[in-house]
Amino acid sequence: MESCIFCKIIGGEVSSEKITETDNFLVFRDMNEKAPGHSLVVPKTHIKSFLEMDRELYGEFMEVTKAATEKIMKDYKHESFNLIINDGEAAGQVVSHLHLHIIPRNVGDGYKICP
Ligand code: DGP
Repeated sequence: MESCIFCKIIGGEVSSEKITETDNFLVFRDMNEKAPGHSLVVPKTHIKSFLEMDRELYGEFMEVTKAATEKIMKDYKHESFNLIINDGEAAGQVVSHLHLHIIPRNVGDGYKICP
């Protein structure tokens, strides 16, 4: 989709800091990171919701999320992490292209995860 910022990142029109990628997913750092290494796992095909993803991609989605999380935890040396999908406006989704947040966490960081 032409106006989608994540499609532009996937297409190379907008730069991002890549963590890793597979045939169907790109993982890059969030520009408004909650902690160093906060990243987004994004399907290369434009879909808005987790519920629109082809079931053949679920395995690859979890594999790339695990690989990226392991790399972030090793490189940035955090204690813990949250994996979050904000799916839909009421859930806080701002960019209408499915993405899973990998958010590093540390005791006392004060970051409040909803709800
Ligand atoms: P959400 O509220 O779940 O839709 O979060 C969207 C996230 O996307 C937000 O944390 C900021 C991030 N983001 C938005 N635009 C860009 C961009 O152009 N580059 C990068 N790296 N991240 C972006």
